[in-house]
Amino acid sequence: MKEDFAFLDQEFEFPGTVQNVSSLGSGHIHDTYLVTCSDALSSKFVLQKFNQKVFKNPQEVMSNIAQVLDHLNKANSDDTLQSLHIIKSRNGDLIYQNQSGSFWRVYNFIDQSDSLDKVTHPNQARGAAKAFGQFFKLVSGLNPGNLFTTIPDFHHLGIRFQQLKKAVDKDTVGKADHYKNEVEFALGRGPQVAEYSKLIDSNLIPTRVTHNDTKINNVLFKRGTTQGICVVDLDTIMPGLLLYDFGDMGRTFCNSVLEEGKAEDAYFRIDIFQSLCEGFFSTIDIPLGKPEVESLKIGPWWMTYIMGIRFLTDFLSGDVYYKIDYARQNLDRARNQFNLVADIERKQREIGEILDDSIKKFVHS
Ligand code: ADP
Ligand code: GN1
Ligand code: MG
Repeated sequence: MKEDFAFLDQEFEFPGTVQNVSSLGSGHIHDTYLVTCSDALSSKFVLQKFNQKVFKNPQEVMSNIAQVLDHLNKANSDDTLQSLHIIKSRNGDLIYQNQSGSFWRVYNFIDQSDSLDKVTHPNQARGAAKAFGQFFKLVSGLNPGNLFTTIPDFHHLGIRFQQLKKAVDKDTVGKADHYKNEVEFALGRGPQVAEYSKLIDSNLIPTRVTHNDTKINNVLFKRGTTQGICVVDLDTIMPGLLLYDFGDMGRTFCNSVLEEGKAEDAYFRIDIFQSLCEGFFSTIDIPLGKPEVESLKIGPWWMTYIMGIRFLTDFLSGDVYYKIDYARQNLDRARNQFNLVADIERKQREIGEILDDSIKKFVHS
């Protein structure tokens, strides 16, 4: 849909007037734009049309983000990360709602930065993981109980498994029979789901403030370098487990192809995982107990499997959640994740060993 951006000058106080609005990035959830203004510096901002189908309560999301950014911008005294700010509307709101009910928000644009959809060198994994580690350490100063849970059970394996089962049973768009292999692959992992879900119920692993969407394009690099300088996409910051953040880095950094890439070519790159671990554990700098360390080992499996079943559920439900560019894109994404899951299963022992070695080197428990 072609958007009319005439409201921007009226509702937000930009330097000069809005000169140009163009699409930005490849996120799956919001509509993201780069806004360029007419002042001498051609000041830039990020505008997002907020996805209300995914986040039912925009005010709670914005309240979490404001709290986290406020804390980060105070705690990040040595300026290791660049600051992200919400640009409030002229009315002083964190997010602006127009007459037809859509929500729009604005951030400062992190200039001179690169956004990657795929890691092509181990140093990128190290740099990105360092930035997520720094971010994680800084937000660990916040009480998770003070944040809203913006998507309940977001990474709950058992609940996501049940959602897939329901989608298969309902078969809204009549596709389930055609994709028996994918459904069998997913539902055949019921025993692992049951075993790993016990972790959540065990209370042995601390609930922390987690980002919950640490994919590679949610960290920005200093332009032309491998240094991670800003963590973005803060909508899912809420109480969670560290394994989610560690696991989603593994899922997205170590995939040999893009999430949209050919499924048969998807495998888990161990050299990238090694660099990820070195980067992350060199900066998080918080003590981790044994059960938590053990849980991290299954993080890459957990997050890759969960994304596979979420994509498959969406495909079987008629593509109601993720943005797609063509009809079977969610199926292709699911197949890609399942091939990666199978490879992670083959490499699980090695993953555990690399993690143990890095923790020994960097983390004093
Ligand atoms: P989505 O939830 O749809 O993934 P994101 O908040 O991740 O939306 O934004 C999409 C992309 O836009 C990011 O992956 C990143 O490339 C780019 N982006 C987002 N915020 C900024 C920013 N403040 N400065 C520069 N680029 C940004
Ligand atoms: C979505 O917003 P984006 O594109 O960074 C999704 C994540 C998935 C990811 C898969 C709120 O992340 O959970 O892991 O796609 N975000 C939400 O690429 O569902
Ligand atoms: Mg994103």
